[in-house]
Amino acid sequence: MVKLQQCVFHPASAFGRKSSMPSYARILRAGGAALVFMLVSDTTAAAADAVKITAPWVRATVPGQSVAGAYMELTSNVPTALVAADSPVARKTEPHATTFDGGVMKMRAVERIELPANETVVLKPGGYHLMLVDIRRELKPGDRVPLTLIVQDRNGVRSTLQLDAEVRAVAAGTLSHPK
Ligand SMILES: [Cu+2]
Repeated sequence: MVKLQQCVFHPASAFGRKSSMPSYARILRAGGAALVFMLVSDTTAAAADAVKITAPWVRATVPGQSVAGAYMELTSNVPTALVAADSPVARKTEPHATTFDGGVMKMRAVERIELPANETVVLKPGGYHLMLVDIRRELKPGDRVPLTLIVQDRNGVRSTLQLDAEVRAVAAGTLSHPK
């Protein structure tokens, strides 16, 4: 493929057969673009396949509430980290950690949530979670919330995982009693 691309952009090719060159170059470029896309998808698929996501859900909101937590279980068969997330229902979606300071629950944004190989990492109320910030509409029980997760392997290769999380109503009180 590299050879083909060199052919397309090589000055000698352009001088050789001027009249037939444009369409020939287009075909080669199209072929080149397709191969590049294939390689990118293969890499993405391989890394994304390493991560399994189960039991995703999002806490229901009440009118006026601007944030909600998204929870799930993640298991990767290679060392990976959850580094970013996105959802169309919120302005931004951040990986968060929960800490307890003198009995007061505090959340903070974290750059990454490590996913050690073959270990199930549970995002749950009172622990790590994804925070949907500035929610654009009320999230009612039974709604589906699309989520995009970006994971990064040890080589820095990022891949994208798409999922749908069901909205569930859970009493806020459970937040202060982490298991
Ligand atoms: Cu949070």
